[in-house]
Amino acid sequence: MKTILITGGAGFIGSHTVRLFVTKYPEYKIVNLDKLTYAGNLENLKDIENKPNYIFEQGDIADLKFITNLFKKYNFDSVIHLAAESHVDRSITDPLVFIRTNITGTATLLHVAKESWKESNKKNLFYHVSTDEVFGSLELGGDFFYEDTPYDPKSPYSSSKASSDHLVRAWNHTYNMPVVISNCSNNYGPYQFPEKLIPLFINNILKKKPLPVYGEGINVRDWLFVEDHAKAIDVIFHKGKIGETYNIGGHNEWTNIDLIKLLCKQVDEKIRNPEGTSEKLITYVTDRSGHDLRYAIDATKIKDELGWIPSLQFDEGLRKTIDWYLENISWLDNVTSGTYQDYYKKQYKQD
Ligand code: NAD
Ligand code: TDX
Repeated sequence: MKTILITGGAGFIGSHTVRLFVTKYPEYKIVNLDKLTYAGNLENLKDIENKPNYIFEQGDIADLKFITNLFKKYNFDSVIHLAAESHVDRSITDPLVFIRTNITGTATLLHVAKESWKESNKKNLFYHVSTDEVFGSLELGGDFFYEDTPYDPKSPYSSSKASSDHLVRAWNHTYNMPVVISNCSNNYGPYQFPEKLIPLFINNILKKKPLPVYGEGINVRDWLFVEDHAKAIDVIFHKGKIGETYNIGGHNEWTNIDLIKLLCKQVDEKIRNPEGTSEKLITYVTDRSGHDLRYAIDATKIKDELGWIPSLQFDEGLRKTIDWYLENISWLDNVTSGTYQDYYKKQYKQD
């Protein structure tokens, strides 16, 4: 039985990845390591928490002693590393926690994995999940991010992710660590914390609160349904070439304002609001400091080499996402009120 460490599995993308691996591969033992910060929520994994091949461990990836003991306890074959501080706005107000988790945390995992795998005769893999923001910002209507686009991160978040990518490559180059990296575009879907654009706006529409559009709303993002990202991680984990990088994206570019108008329309239809109701909530606010203009991924390599393509069209994915939030209002209320942390504090130690 292969034992795989998945970090950040109580977060948004991590929980979809854990669910996919636990259900699709009963022959793997999946250990989900998560610190349970504000973004980590074990409610995201309620449906699989009692599966025999699933184990949860609470801890901090930047805690060397804890990580060393964890590797001794489980003797991991591979690591899929998703744990991170992930919200750009938070990185602007509180950058140092991003440096600690995203840089020191990744270095700590690499260091301990290298020591643990020194004498290993098994096929190990350190898979690092990263973001397209490391490439910087594109012109409107211009070119795409390719795997060999030079790094040019602009925010404390993207700089910390870029640093972590460099560390992973350094461990590969210097110590021959078997690694693979993927850089994905903006994800959306169930269980996304309502600080990110789509769930925040769904929540605000439902609560009839203003929809804060940064600047003029002309920034462009390339959106991918989260389950498609988890499937790409599965494909790369099993078929990706050691030392390689794969871009993952939806070829699905939207200006923020067009996306927000579509979202308003779809939610209004769903909850039978008169046409145009939610658009009235749109409020233009001061732009994000250093706001990247456009992200857009060229995902040809993963398609040609590994056969992955997104399975969902955006219209369908967005409707599925809205349906999920409407059916899970209590999840939304729990995370916006912080109740989920009170609940799990009873079972697991919190900071
Ligand atoms: P998230 O914020 O929803 O989840 C992050 C998880 O990591 C949480 O469960 C949190 O508790 C945990 N965590 C944070 N600090 C930790 C620490 N020090 N030790 C252990 N666990 C810790 O993030 P997400 O949106 O699911 O993103 C997951 C990964 O994917 C990140 O590495 C992110 O950079 C990357 N990514 C995200 C997107 C996106 O659109 N959300 C796109 C591309 C790549
Ligand atoms: O209230 C808002 N108003 C607004 O106009 C928020 C929260 C966002 N925005 C804009 C900023 C961006 O142009 O919407 C766009 C999307 O914003 P976010 O959801 O914060 O995502 P982004 O900054 O693009 O970063 C995301 O994609 C890459 C994820 O948060 C990262 O974790 C991922 O790596």
